[in-house]
Amino acid sequence: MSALLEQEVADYTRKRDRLATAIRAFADWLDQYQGIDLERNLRLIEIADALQQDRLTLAFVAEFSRGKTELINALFFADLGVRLLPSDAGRTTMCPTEIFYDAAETPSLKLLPIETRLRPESLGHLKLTPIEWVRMELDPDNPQQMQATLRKLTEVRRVPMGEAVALGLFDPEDEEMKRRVDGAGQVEVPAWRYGLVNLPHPMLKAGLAILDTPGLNALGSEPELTLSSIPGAHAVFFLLGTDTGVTRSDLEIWQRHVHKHVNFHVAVLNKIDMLWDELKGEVGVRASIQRQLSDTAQVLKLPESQVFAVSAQKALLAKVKQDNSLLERSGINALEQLLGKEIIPARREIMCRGAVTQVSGQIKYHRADMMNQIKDGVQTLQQLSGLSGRNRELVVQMREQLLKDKERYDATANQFKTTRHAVQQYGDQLLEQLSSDALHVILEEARALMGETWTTAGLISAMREVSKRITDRFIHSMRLSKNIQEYLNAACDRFHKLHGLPKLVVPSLDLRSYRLRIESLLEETEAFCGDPANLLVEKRFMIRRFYNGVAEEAKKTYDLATKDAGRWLRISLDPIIVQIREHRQLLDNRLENMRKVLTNVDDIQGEMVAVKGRMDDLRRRKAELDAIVEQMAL
Ligand SMILES: Nc1nc2c(ncn2[C@@H]2O[C@H](COP(=O)(O)OP(=O)(O)O)[C@@H](O)[C@H]2O)c(=O)[nH]1
Ligand SMILES: [Mg+2]
Repeated sequence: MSALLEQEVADYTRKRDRLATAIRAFADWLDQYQGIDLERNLRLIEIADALQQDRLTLAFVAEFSRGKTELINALFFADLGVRLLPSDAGRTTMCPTEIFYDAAETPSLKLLPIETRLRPESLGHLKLTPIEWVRMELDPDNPQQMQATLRKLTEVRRVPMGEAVALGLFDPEDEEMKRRVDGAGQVEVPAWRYGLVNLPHPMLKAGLAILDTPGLNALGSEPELTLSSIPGAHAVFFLLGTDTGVTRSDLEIWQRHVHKHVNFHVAVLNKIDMLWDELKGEVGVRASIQRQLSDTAQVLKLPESQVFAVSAQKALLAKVKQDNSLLERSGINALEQLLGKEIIPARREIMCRGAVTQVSGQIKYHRADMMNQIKDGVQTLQQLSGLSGRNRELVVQMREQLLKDKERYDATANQFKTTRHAVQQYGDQLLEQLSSDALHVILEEARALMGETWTTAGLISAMREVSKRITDRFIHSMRLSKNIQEYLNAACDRFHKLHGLPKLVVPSLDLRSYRLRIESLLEETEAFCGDPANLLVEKRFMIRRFYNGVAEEAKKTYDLATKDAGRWLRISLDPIIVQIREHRQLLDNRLENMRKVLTNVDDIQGEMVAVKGRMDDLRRRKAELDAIVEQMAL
């Protein structure tokens, strides 16, 4: 890991932790002064936790043997002094592998046996089933031990051709594949389906997660990769080899699995050391690298600024041997700059700003509220100091005025009961729209629609139907949430205009990202069905697995949307209820003060001392809140 990356990651962690601490301090502040509100508090703690547990995922996607694994070694693990992940000639990672840090478990390598592909459960489901995985401990203090253990990722097995077909790893129509059958009718398949590496490395501890993929084969056969992991990664590195140029399968991966997604992606032209040629001289070498760069950018339809030329192998070597000129020549610095100066800061910005946006409304409100109360105290003091035994009459008048205010206020507060009732009704409808029961019905009906045949035509029309029904539900939900928001906004307006309460901002419920997610699932389905290879009869089980993958993704999306909607209902309604209650309390307190003054006109002095005491208290609380706001500034 380079100094630059180390610096950026440390910076990220520091800012993130400071913000999370400030949000927790705000939760404490609320608890202490605004009474215990579990829902509100949990929400704030969740925001702080999400910030600290956020993972920045980088996916490395390319055909076999382009040097993905070597590049991961060079970028992130060179400080261990060994080639951590297996990427020697003829021995490379065979299964998709996630590398991350999870403090809840001891460092380990977990492997999912390839036979699990015969089962209908999705990868997402199997990830939650520890018993299916083979687990090996990793010793973070012993790089050699880790390197040896991680070699498991390269394991292969020979199985009869029929079994390979059943596993979805062999296509008997494919001439190229047929050549790989040995005399005994067996073919080589990866021993493992998926790998999970939990490692306490600084970059990973700071929230970086890496997805290494083996090649086109795995991309086509694991729906989770194409439906969720790759499009969900924050940045995708697509690798090419200078030795092979851009082949047909490279292009297929680029077009189908990388370029069409909206996430950030770059192309990396690897193995430039193969162009290093003493006879050509430095200038000649540079020219031929430049030529390949331009060609690649053109073929991939990318600006040249998004194509990088590196030698992953020499970069790793240079870092281990601390050879600066070789490191320079390897081109890895430009990729590290990209990570450190663009990808990581962009993520940091999004995360921190998102968290700040979620809490700033509440903070603003409480600041305004503190200020209002302080102003109120100042007024009371002024009134009290203008009083003496003579103008008892004045106090009586003031009290009468206050009683009228209170009456008017109670009328508005009563009116709010109607709003609250309507909101609750709409809210129930909203949650019903997004319930997983409703989704379950849709998915089961689609399954029935596909019938027993499971043809691609059946799948696509069923999926279209599913998508339409789901989209309709989202549109309806969005309309409901708009209504709720308008009702609440009108109520807040009334309290603000008629009674001078600080204006509460009702947040809006944004379901758009979920809708987009469902739409992109449909697109993936169309692409899947448009692929002639999937029309084969033997591929039927693939269709089934694909549908299960889509159903699982849809369910995840629905669950998240429901959770968001439920929480949104609470965080929109609760603050208003609290505000109404607190203001009533304030009016009652004032009336009580007046009563005291009237019954004991002589003790105005004593009353003033009491008011001053309360104001000191308020000012202290406000100072605490200001300090928290200061901490949040990024
Ligand atoms: N010459 C050269 N070979 C490389 C470079 N990077 C990787 N390789 C070799 O290419 C092969 C495949 O590398 P690997 O990282 O396993 O590729 P992956 O399948 O994309 O993960 C291995 O034999 C590596 O040693 C490089 O920059 N230069
Ligand atoms: Mg690899």
